[in-house]
Amino acid sequence: MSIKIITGNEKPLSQRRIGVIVSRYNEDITTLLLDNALEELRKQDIPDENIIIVKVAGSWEIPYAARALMQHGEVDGVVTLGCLIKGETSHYEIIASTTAGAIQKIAEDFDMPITFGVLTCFTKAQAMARANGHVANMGKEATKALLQALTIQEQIKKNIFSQTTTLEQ
Ligand code: RBF
Repeated sequence: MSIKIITGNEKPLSQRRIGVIVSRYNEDITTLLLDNALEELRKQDIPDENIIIVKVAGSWEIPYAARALMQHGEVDGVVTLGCLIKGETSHYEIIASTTAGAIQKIAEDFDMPITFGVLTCFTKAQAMARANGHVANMGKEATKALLQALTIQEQIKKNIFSQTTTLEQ
């Protein structure tokens, strides 16, 4: 079996520097997202001194902070955390789609992984259940996805076809 498979499931390098952008809007939810993101980073041996947290006002402000961090912040990857809850007007739809679109654009523009941990829910109960692990644990999942993307990036950048051993099966 000589097919090489890259899954990103290997331990990420502990010297990686990770940016976490978290919005303050719906702070009870986003604090949970942040706590679970930090727990995952520590579980995966990323030292605290390699973590930078940027707190922004609302989800709308996340893309600018992400772009600035990637350009000037000496990070290797960024996790974005926020919580949008539908209100009585169309504001929610506008912020949700523009924020997601802007983060997607950043993912395309930079040679650096960025993950999407912005909850978009109809009620606060839905958001809570997706932040605290009852339905999902978005802070953890977005962080895991970033660390996985970083290991995938690392392995692809190595000359994988010149290696004699299979990376993972
Ligand atoms: N930011 C969020 O992160 N989640 C929200 O659910 C949210 N709802 C908002 C609803 C309204 C009516 C307004 C005006 C802003 C809301 N924001 C929300 C804040 C937004 O992301 C941003 O911080 C502000 O619009 C200032 O640029």
